[in-house]
Amino acid sequence: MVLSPSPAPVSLANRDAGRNSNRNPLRWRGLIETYRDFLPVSDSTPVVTLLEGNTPLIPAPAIAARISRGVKVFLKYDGLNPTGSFKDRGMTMAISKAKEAGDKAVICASTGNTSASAAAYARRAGIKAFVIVPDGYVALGKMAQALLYGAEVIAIDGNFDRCLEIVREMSENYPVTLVNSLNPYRLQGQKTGAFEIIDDLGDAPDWVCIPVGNAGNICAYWMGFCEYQEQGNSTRRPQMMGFQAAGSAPIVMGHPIASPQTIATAIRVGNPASWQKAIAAQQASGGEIKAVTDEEILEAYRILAGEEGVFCEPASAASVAGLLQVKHTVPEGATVVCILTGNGLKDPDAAIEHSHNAIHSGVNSDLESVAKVMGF
Ligand code: AN7
Repeated sequence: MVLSPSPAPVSLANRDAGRNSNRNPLRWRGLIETYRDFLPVSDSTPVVTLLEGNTPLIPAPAIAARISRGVKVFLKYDGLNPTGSFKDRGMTMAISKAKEAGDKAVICASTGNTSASAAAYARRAGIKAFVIVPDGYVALGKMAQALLYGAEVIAIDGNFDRCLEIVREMSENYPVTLVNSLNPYRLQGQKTGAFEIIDDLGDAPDWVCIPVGNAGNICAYWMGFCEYQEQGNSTRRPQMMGFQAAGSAPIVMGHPIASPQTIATAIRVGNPASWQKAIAAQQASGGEIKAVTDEEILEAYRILAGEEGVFCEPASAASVAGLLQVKHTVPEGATVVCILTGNGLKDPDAAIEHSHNAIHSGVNSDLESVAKVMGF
């Protein structure tokens, strides 16, 4: 009889060695480590990371089918970042640099996502976070995050534009560092979204559709596409297609909007900080900045969840709403990437209010009643 050799006993020491060794060289180490050569960091920068970035580029066949003519559509699902939005890309940079500089407190104005992200990264760095938000216009999930991460949340009777004025002045007069996208490190981090798209597709897409609020992200993506091409990582640059909500579309209208309105509270901005820079990116790329109505946004929001299985927040759906609005102008066979900037769970109220689906409530608690509702 041949006995199979019993496995050698594994000592605890060996097991621990295995755990500590980096057995998976593909393990994601966050965007600063991954794209370090493209970012203004040095060996002495303390990297504050929640392993953000590396978000999926998901094919969107149902949206592509609405356009047809061989057009391919992908969703850059940045709602899968650690705090549920693209802001984490910028915040890992802004907070790492703030920590490097020895800053003790950061401040931001926010429609919600920046505050959640700033709060998380600041607390991880041991820095105090102050966030100024428009009272009553921040989605539930974002407020929940800022509070639990331990930020000082200050809700003011004014819109985002007023919040931004206050934090700008505050950071000029008090020892607090501004981490809105006026902080140049924010856009440096956010540009890595473009790198990831090129790394995934093998080259730049033809079009990038992106929601526009304070207009930082469209500039960051454009910078990323330009830099990656200059370094020989892509052969071309995409057309940047920016979309504002119709009730909050100062760039499209050509003047600031005093009382911006939209269901997409994340992009409820009347006087974007990066206005001119966004126009420059749009023009240099041969793209457009257009407005989408709340109805178009909500329709795209429902298509994304109901047909693609991808849950984003309303502001993010503006990118897909815009693509569908101008679908007849997409070149045949083009590759289009829509940036889904925030997770749908950020705004559960919007989902419940605007779903065309309803709960079968008040059903008796017996098998027969449940089966009847199920159509059996
Ligand atoms: C989901 O959180 O400005 O054009 O304070 O949360 O770079 O402003 C959020 C913006 C798009 C617009 N999608 O980006 C804030 C904030 C989502 C967002 C935008 C935001 P920008």
